[in-house]
Amino acid sequence: MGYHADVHVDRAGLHDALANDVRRGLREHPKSLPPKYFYDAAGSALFEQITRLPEYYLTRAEHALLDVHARGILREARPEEIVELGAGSPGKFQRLLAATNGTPVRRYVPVDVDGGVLQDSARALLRRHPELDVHAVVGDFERHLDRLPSPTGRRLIAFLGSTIGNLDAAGRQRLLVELRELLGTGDRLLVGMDLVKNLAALEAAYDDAQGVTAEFNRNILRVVNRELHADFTPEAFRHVARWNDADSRVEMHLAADQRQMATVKDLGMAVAVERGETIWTESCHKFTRVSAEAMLCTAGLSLVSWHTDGTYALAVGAAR
Ligand code: SAH
Ligand code: AVI
Repeated sequence: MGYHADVHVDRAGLHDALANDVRRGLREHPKSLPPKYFYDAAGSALFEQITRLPEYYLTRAEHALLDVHARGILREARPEEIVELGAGSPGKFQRLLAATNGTPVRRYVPVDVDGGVLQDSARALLRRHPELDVHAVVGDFERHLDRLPSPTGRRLIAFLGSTIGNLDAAGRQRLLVELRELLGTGDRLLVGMDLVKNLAALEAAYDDAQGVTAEFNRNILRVVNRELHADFTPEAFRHVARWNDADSRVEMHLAADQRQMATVKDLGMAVAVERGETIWTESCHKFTRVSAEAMLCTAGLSLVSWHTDGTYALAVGAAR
């Protein structure tokens, strides 16, 4: 009972990983930065704001699906512990907890790169559920899944919020194969994913009228500035969100309207961003039932159940 945290990305670790990714990403054509670096305290707070925007339907759709289907999913899965990847705030886990019937969930293992958000979440959770054992893992789900604590019973691994869509196809496969290896007999994987839909709804969700998503996008440069002593001017970049039909994804970019020179001091690197050039910061892949099932199948997972409102879907998988 209570709170315990294993920290696998401390400041030094974050600095080194960010340094490697920035060195590589800003030398590429097009320039790119991995979206996991959006999430410092300010980025997580901006994401929370995004989830409440009228245009950003994803969180509301997922909550509604959980409200309707979590009970059935948990009745079938009967987990004694829930591992949640990219957990962020505890709202979705609380929905799962509220739906448990029969087997009680004793342990919650949230995994997130943002240790602050995990600590705040655990505090809120334990106030309401002091009987719970919260074992947080402050780490990167693409690098640290081998460090998850050993299971204490049947497991449900939840990967909600359509965060799976932020990985490219190779990254999704790597992660799903690793998750399949973690799933024992009877364990389940619950994945939330956004579905392909009309262009206007998709682009509005990633380019809201209040400009919150634009600020979230620019925050990645604030993280790079602070952590690597760089001097990008985030305000001089325009937020771009566009649908890429061939790859079934909304792409977020930061576009320079003027030529800009920046220095990344910790890397001894000068970066020229030409007028009109973009830095690609995020891809948000959208799925269909067919593409989702194929993705699970290729990773050695079977689709146990599929719950959708036509906008968003919850897929329950198991190791084949
Ligand atoms: N699951 C929540 C939060 C989604 S936002 C929801 O559905 O609302 C994405 C979350 O994943 C953030 O909290 C971010 O810090 C975390 N995250 C992104 N990339 C990550 C990575 N590679 N490893 C661990 N956490 C990551
Ligand atoms: C966390 N992730 C699923 C969000 C998404 O929709 O891809 C991140 C986000 N980016 C812009 N708005 C929200």
